Amino acid sequence: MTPTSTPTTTQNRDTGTADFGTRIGRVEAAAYRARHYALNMGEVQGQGYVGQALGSADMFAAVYADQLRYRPEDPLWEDRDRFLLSTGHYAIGHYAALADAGIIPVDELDTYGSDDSRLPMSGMASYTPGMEISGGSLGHGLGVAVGMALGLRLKGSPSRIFNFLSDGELDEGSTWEAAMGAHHHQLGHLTALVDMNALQADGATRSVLSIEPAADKWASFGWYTQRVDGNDAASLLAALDNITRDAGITGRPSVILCDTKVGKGVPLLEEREKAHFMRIEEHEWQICREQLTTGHDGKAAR
Ligand SMILES: Cc1ncc(C[n+]2csc(CCOP(=O)(O)OP(=O)(O)O)c2C)c(N)n1
Ligand SMILES: [Mg+2]
Repeated sequence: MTPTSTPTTTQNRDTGTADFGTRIGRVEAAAYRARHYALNMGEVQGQGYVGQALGSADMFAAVYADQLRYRPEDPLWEDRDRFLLSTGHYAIGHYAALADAGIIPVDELDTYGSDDSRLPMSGMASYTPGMEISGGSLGHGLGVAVGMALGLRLKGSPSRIFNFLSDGELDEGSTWEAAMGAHHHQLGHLTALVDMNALQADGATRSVLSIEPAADKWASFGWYTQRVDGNDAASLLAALDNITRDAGITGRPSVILCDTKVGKGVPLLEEREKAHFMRIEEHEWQICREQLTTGHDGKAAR
């Protein structure tokens, strides 16, 4: 059975006061629910970007369940923090997080990718509450985030801007132009999270275009740079706390390079070779759900 969340109308996170262990538990629970949502969405279509959603669920959860200020009942609340999905095909992972956050109804996830759905396979700002930008053409999200961060600062807004990118988007010159701009304008309220899943549509990232040493590159562009295990809630939260503590002092934009595993939590999918766009047989969905649940329960028991 798919676990469900109880979205609250509270939008100001108690990150500054809550016990670190409590925060980790909250993020892990949100990621677990989101992984179930992603499997359910994938099953509607029989295929999709399920591996990415499973791999990045902890990243989305760390931001949505711990950092972001938002009002579920008012997605356009002026003072909300902005979460910009640059990698349009990760919409499935974003929808899972939006549903868990109470911004879209969990039941609506069943319409994922269908005609007339508000949840198309690639993120569309005009369709989906909480989707701040449209995706599809990779490498543009960070540029939009920089413009938005500048605009919000000019307006005196208290909002932070989070930008989600894939490692494939580090192949794009536009990403690095935006990175230079963010440093030039000292956008300390901008945080980029990059899913370093080592995968692209054409195969392994290292075989498509070598982007290492990625951390050195971001640091040389003037960013406050950290690299963490992106499937570990504690590491993600520690990195986000470092940013909260230091960004105000340094004034620099921040990036967290998150090493993740495609299909994380479902061994059957973690081992798939053709992982960018997965075709999953009808009988395999239930196996996936069971593996996810067993892994989660086993971890909880330890
Ligand atoms: C500008 C642009 N170039 C090419 C594509 C085609 N494309 C779609 S997904 C993809 C792979 C990009 O790498 P990444 O986002 O890391 O892939 P994943 O980890 O999801 O496999 C490519 C090249 C695109 N959508 N936009
Ligand atoms: Mg990738």
